[in-house]
Amino acid sequence: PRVVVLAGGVGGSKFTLGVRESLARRGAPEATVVVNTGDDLWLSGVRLQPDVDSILYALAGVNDTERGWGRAGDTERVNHELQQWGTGWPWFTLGDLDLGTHLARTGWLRDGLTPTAVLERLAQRWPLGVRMLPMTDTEVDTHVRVAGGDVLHFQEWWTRHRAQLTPEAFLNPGMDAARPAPGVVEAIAAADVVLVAPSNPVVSIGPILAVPGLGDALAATSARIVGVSPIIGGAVVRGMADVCLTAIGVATSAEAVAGHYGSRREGGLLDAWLLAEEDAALAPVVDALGMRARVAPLWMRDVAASAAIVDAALDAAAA
Ligand code: GDP
Ligand code: FO1
Ligand code: CA
Repeated sequence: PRVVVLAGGVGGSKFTLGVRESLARRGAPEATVVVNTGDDLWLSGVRLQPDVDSILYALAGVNDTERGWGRAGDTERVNHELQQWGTGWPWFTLGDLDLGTHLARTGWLRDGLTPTAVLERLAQRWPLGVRMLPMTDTEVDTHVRVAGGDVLHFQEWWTRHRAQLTPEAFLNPGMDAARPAPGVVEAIAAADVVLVAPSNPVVSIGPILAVPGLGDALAATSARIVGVSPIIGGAVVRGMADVCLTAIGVATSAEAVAGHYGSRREGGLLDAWLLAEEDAALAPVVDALGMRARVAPLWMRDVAASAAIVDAALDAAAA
């Protein structure tokens, strides 16, 4: 099947490895992953795309699996020097190898390449097995308005404050004028299945769905749209997605996130929703939302486990 994946960083990359594995076993590896660029930022003169890089590095097998971001075995010599100069953020580490990526990217952007073209170049270095597209070529960095009214870049709120400042709103300045990156609408239109990765529904999947025209493409596609729950047993697996969900008035439960995405039949996103075994009791409630509920083990322990989740999602799409 032709598969399109909507994905954020850590959850998105583990899931994308599963997509590649599952499709390779079917002998027809044709997947496009549309990646969130809301996490992007300018820092010390270079452009960072954390979710893009997480997936790029994971597909290439050069990611730091322990930390969840950056390159495996990276060093911090340049970062130390940047701190001495007083540039950058003292609480945000730019690894030496990672900086190589940011310098390459920024150079090509300054040469006039679009982010899509830059990513195409970056992706040529390794046999990724999956086509990567940014959700948009427009800069739409996520900002967070916190209690008291201050507005912070998402990375400052997430990394410096560990999401401890109560968020009142997530904003993407520039989004009104943004368009899906070239190839995104076409990939969605030509897809047999669209998979919504178990990524942060608010700050990873949220910005993707907010790109003007992208939601229309999803509404119009003949592909089945299947989501995978990032919530297992009423808790996030990792990270601080619960804080984001609370801020937009959505409970941290697999059922509430399904309801947030909504049933396609009723103008929402999903044809089917994969629940964890721990949440099997929620299946009838999810069915009642107007989408097909399926239960599967949802712990992405390793690539085989992720591929089994993708198999279950593709089964749900085919049924
Ligand atoms: P980020 O951009 O690095 O924050 O990563 P994503 O947005 O792609 O994914 C973060 C989400 O992945 C979190 O909300 C986690 O609950 C979810 N997640 C991480 N590991 C797993 C897993 O093994 N299984 C499932 N179902 N969700 C996971
Ligand atoms: N996360 C941290 O918690 N601390 C860091 O110093 C840090 C640096 C960093 C550098 C490049 C990059 O691509 C990601 C980085 N991250 C860091 C992760 C990132 O802030 C967030 O976890 C994601 O954007 C959320 O998806
Ligand atoms: Ca992210």
